[in-house]
Amino acid sequence: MNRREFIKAVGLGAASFLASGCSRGAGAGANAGRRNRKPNFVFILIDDLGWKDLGFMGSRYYETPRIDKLAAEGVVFTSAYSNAPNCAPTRACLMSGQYGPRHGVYTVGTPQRGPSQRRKLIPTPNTTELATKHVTLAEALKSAGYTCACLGKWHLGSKSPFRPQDRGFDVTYERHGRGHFTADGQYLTDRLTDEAVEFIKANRDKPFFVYLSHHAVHTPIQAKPELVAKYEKKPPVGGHNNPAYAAMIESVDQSVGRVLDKLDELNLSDDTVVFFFSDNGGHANFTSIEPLRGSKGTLYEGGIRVPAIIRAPDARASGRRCDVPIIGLDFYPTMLALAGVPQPSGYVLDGESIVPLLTGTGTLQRDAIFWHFPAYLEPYNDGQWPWRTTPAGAMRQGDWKLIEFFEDRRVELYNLRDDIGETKDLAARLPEKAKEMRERLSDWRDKVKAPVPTRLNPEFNPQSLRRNP
Ligand SMILES: [Ca+2]
Repeated sequence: MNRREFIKAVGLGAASFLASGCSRGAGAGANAGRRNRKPNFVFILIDDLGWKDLGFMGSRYYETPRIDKLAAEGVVFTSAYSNAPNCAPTRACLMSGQYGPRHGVYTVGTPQRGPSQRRKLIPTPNTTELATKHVTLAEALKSAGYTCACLGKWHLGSKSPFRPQDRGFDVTYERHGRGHFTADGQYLTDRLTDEAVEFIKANRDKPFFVYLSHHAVHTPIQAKPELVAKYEKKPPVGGHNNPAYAAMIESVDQSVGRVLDKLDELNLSDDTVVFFFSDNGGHANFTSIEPLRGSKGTLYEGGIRVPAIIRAPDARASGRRCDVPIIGLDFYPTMLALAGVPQPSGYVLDGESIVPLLTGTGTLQRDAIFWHFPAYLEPYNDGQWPWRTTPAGAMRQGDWKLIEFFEDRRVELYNLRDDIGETKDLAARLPEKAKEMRERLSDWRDKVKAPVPTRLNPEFNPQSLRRNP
């Protein structure tokens, strides 16, 4: 009997299976006898939250006691990556479980950002909606009996049949207009949290999936005045110095606390797996991502390495740190594995279940993860001139990171164990390593049919890349 047959036969989720098969200390004992249902999933996605933007990740300015506590109760993934350096492609990968080239959502809006004369290449066309041929995570869970809520930012299409309510979500709440206050003046982070706790309460008796996708801490930087006032009195530390941004983070922390409190109140904490994640790196105009290089929009670590916590009942109170690289694509197969739900038939999932890392019982089979960003992003501050990023691809394999820039096919090679800040490009010193990784990245692109832009832009003018005096 294989695992799938086993689960079908006993009618239990993988979590039950794992709990019975592994010693999990006090948690497992306390949970004994409770596991006759599939686990609930609460996935909290923060927009643009940087790698160091939390107390437990090292900030001494931002105050995040509830998220720090979640980290202490769960597993912290210190080498967790978003699927892309900006919003829409990360979400398309999260929801589809597939790498960008399979759905074509590579960036936000047009790939032709910035002045045309500075763009050497014609970038790959971008898709802004997740096509219906992709089986969303919510669709997969819904077909297994889950009730699903999408609360907040979706970013994968606003018209039928691309809206969250068309893609497996039973309950949705969307922001109207732009900004962090609702029409009636409520702070959006609080409103989304209200929706989440109401949904959890209403669905307490059956398996549910809450995708709580905050618009915070994305621009515009807007926060509750009383919290801003608190941080205005606080001395900046470690490059963190923006009171309004800090206040946005504290509101996120309160949101996490309210959700966790509701799970406790309803006696659901032992039946619920909580995920905390960010969709890309921090915005360099509002926070410091040091020691990482780059920021939102780049394939350097600052653009794609993000905070990540998973609190699973079987791994609770561990506070363990795991530095095995994981990527947003992994959450889809991880939730299916925890729920004992088979992967959609005939459908490719590019991620890998990280349950072995969660339970501390094993590691992953894959040895590398990849990014493909065939688009331009304009700078948002002077230090990034003339580009935040040009079309590029990247891979991480063990301690190694390779970035390939498509304009000139140049590669940069870093050893992240010795050089997390990507300050020493080793491509020239270690040509064999660079060649091996470059070939591997190219093989991956062939496998997923990733288009590399090669057509020259007739409007390109190299002079435009020179700074005016
Ligand atoms: Ca984002």
